Amino acid sequence: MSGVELTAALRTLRETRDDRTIVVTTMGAAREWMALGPLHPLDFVLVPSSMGQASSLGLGLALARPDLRVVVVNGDGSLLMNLGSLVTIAGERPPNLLMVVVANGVYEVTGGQPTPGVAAGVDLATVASGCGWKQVITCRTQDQWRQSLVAQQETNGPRLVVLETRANPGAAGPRSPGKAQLRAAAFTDAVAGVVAGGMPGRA
Ligand SMILES: Cc1ncc(C[n+]2csc(CCOP(=O)(O)OP(=O)(O)O)c2C)c(N)n1
Repeated sequence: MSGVELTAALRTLRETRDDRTIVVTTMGAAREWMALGPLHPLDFVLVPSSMGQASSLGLGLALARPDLRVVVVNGDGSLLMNLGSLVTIAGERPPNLLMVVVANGVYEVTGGQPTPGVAAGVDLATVASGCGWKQVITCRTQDQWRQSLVAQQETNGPRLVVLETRANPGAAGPRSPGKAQLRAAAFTDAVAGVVAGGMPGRA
């Protein structure tokens, strides 16, 4: 079976993120992110969600706090639902935004139906490049993934990582870790509480 193991990839992200990094997760990635342990105050688990909006949420956060890094871990089906956000993000060019697309080829959390992208032969990396993204990489191994995270810390984005993962169609959907309204308020407070600083570690 080819592709990166999602849990291992997310564990690497947990190990490499710092206290000036916001991490937004959604869909299967949110489930696995929560399973890895307690959340960081700068984590926002977008569950329940309006499908597709994680990329737009990440853009807003990145623009509002250019001194913090923002990582969005999105689903491929979700990105397909909000493809226009690729154009908006490319237009705004937030240097502090990393969007990771969990490219498992399925709607995993609703039972593993193939995304329309699979049948259409869509390559999301090519789509993003065509929308004007300059930093686009496809990761098929843990090593490539780890290197892309290092690169994200050292170079300006926006950066899109298509993370090819093995689907887990039998897995349940993510459960909300609490009332969304309260979590959103706590997250907003946590972001506001991070002292303003310079651009994090940019070349
Ligand atoms: C407009 C709309 N259509 C369908 C759904 C049902 N739905 C919820 S999650 C989901 C699949 C998400 O797939 P993906 O983003 O690829 O993430 P994965 O489950 O693979 O992690 C679907 C189809 C929805 N929430 N909204």
